[in-house]
Amino acid sequence: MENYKNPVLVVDDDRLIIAALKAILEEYFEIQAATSGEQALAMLKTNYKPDLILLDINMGGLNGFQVIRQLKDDPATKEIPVVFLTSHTDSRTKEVAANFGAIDYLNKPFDETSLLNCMLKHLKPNKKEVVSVENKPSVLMVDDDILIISTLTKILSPFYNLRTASSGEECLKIIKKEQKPDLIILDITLGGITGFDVIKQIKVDYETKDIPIIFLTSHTNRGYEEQGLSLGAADYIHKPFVPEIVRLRVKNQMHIINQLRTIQELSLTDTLTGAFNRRYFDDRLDLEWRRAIRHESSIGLLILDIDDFKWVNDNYGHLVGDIVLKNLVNVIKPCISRAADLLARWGGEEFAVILPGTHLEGTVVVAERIRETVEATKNSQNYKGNDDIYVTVSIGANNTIPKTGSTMESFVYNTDKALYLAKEQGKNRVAVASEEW
Ligand code: GH3
Ligand code: MG
Ligand code: MG
Repeated sequence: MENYKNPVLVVDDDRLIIAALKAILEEYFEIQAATSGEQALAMLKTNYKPDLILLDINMGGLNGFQVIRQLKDDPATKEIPVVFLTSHTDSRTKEVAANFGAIDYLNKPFDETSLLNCMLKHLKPNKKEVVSVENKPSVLMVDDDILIISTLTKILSPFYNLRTASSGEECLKIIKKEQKPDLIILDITLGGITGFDVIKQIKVDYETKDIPIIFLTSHTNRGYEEQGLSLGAADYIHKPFVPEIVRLRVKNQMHIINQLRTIQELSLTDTLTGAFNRRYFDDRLDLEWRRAIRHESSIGLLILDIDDFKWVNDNYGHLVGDIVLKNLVNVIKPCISRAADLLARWGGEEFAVILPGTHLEGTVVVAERIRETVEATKNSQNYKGNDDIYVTVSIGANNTIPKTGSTMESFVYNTDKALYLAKEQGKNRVAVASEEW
C-alpha cells in the first residue's frame, strides 16, 4: 500500500534545481513546484496547503524574502514552515531569513541526506508524519565498529527503525528474542563468531530465513564475496562505503521484501472472505500434522458447512449469499482464540478450522461455540431489504494424536464424514468422528 505523502511546495526559478529536488523528494513527498514567487503565492491562494515550503531567495520578480513576508502576513499560510534553500552562505542572510520567520536554512549545493533530515525534522510536529514510527521498516545493524554504526544511523534513521548489535552472538539473540527486523546489515569480521556463522544460522531457521541480509565488509576479495552471496546474502557492499549507495541498496531490498510479502499474502488468502484459502489450509495442516507427530501432541480439526445455503442464494440472490459468507468469517474468527488456530475457506460454503495442540474435549467446545454463535448472529447488516437473515452451520469435529502410520488424508476424510453425519442427524449440530472409522 502506498504511504501517505506530505504535500511539499518547492519554489525556485532554476528548473534544474526543481528537477534535482523532484528526483530526490518525489519518492517521499507529494511535490508541487513553482518557478517564481508570484506563481507560488497564486497557488497558495487556492485550497492547496502544503505541509512545508522550500523557498529559493534569489529569484526574478518577487524574491524569497518578499514571498515569505506575504505568507507570514496571511493567517491562511502563516503556519506553513518555510525552509530557505539558497546559495547565500553568509551569516547575515541566515539572520535575515530567521527574522522573516523561516524555520530553517539549507545551502546549495545541498546533499540529499541533510535535505531529507531537515525536512523530516520540520514535518514531525504535524500530525501527519511522513512515515509513522510504527510503520517504518526495521533494520538491524551488526558491526563492532562504532563509527560504522553512527554513519549508518545518520543515513538510515529518517526512514527505518534501527537496532544495533556489536557481535554475531548479540545479533542472533536479538532476532530470536525480540521482534524480527525486516533487514540485517552484517559485518563479517566480528569479535566472536563471524558474519558467515551468523547468516548460516539465520538461513536454517524457518522463522528467520527470509530476512534479507546485506554484508557490509572490508573483505573485498572475490572469494569472500562469493561465499557471502552463496550463503544467501541479498547484497554485498565493500567498506569504505558511500553512504548514499548503502541507503539505496537497503531501499531496494525493502522494496523486494514488500513485494514478496504482498504476493505471499495474496496467494494465501481467499479473495471473497479474507480467510486463508484451501492451499494454505493444506500446507498448514501438513505442517501441524508433522509437528504433532514429532511432539506426540493432539490436533483438532473442524469442517463446517452452512445449512441450506442454496436457499439463501435462491431467496436473496447470490450477492447477498456472498455477504453472508463474509460475515460468517467475522463471526467465526472470535470463536477461535489461540495463536496457532487457523480458519480457512475449504470450499464454496464450507470452512475448516485447525486446532493444534487441542484435545478432543477442547475441539468439541470450540465447535459448539462456533455453532451457537453463528446461530445467534443476525446477518442483516450490509444489504437492502428488511429480512434478517440467520444461518446455521453443521460441523464435523475430529481429533487425534497422529502416529507415524496414520494418514492425514483419512483424518480429513473422517472429519468430512462426521460433517455428513451432522447433516443427516438434522443439521445445526456438531458430530464427532469415531475412532472406529
Ligand atoms: P446443506 O444444508 O445440505 O448444506 O444444503 P446447502 O443448500 O447448503 O448445500 P448445497 O451443497 O446444496 O449448496 C451449497 C450452496 O452454496 C450452493 C452454492 O450456490 C452456494 N455457494 C457456494 N459457494 C458460494 C459462494 O462463493 N457464494 C455464494 N453466494 N454461494 C455459494
Ligand atoms: Mg456444501
Ligand atoms: Mg451447505
